[in-house]
Amino acid sequence: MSIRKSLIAMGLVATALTAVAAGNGDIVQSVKLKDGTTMHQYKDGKMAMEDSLGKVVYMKEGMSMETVDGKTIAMSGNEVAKLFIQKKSENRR
Ligand SMILES: [Cu+2]
Repeated sequence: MSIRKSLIAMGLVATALTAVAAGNGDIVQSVKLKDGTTMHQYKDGKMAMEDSLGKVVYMKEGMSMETVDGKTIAMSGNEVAKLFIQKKSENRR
């Protein structure tokens, strides 16, 4: 492997580690919804959402959401700030 190639490989590894350190581990599950958005649920049970373009979506607590497989989930919390900060740090590459 050339020096240049191994430097690129190291860079990729560092990027992957940064994404984990940014708090991605706080998300316990991500569920696709019928309207094309994705709901992320955090360890503490609270949720945040993003649309298909990765933009953070605001939703009032208690609103009901329908998953692609037809289940209904009630929105718990509205962690827009948390998801926004997390996405921002993921994009800083
Ligand atoms: Cu929601």
